[in-house]
Amino acid sequence: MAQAAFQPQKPTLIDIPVSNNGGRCRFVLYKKGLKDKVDIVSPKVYGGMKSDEYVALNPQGLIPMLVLPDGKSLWESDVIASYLCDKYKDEGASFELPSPEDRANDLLARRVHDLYIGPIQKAMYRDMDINEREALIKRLAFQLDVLDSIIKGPYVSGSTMGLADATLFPTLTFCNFMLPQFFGWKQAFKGKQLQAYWETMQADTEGSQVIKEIEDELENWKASGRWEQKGILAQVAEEGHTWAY
Ligand SMILES: N[C@@H](CCC(=O)N[C@@H](CS)C(=O)NCC(=O)O)C(=O)O
Repeated sequence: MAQAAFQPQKPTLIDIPVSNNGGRCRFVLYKKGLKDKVDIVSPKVYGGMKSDEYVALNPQGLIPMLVLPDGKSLWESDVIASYLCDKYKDEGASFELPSPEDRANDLLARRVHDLYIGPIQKAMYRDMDINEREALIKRLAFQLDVLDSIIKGPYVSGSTMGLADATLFPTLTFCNFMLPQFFGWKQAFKGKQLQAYWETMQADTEGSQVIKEIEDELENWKASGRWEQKGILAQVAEEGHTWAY
């Protein structure tokens, strides 16, 4: 008998704990206290994120995705996080910023993350030719400096938490775990504002929850020998290349 398609009764976030883009949406859910209203399940319910059923709902075949009980789906973590803020406006943290300038700064940080950092984060942990990896790690170092110049402190746009705050720290969790450990950086965040923002999010209850979800899975990646198996450690050990900034 064919298995029935997954049909959620509640809005459901399709995600896995290691996902940094998913972490942005989970943070919004936790901050808004939406545990009883929005479920979180693995893409396994669809047979994985590359299955026909999944791709019919998100043509990119990526997580996160939000599926609504009427069968509609939303994808792109920024779209999902914005929708959750709009839909559950009056619950928990609002992520609303007080001025047009703050809102523009918040959007700028999200754009930098999604356009310039999201597409190159794979240099830290995926299969890749040594020259491409070296170029992307250099570009990542540059983009972290760009973020440092955008962050006002203690949050991205000043004293109020916006969606950029939900966006950046899950990806910084990857950087903090991988750049010093596998690429020889003295510290992941040399920019003062970036480091201060990272510390702010580590001290946040829901922030530390999301960081732990991601780090626990990254520890599993490490224990399974991911960086050795992908030849990353061997590439970094080769003479004549620059990895640390
Ligand atoms: N811009 C997308 C990026 C989504 C994305 O790349 N998701 C990763 C996990 S964080 C993924 O699904 N990777 C699986 C793959 O590349 O096949 C978003 O913000 O939602």
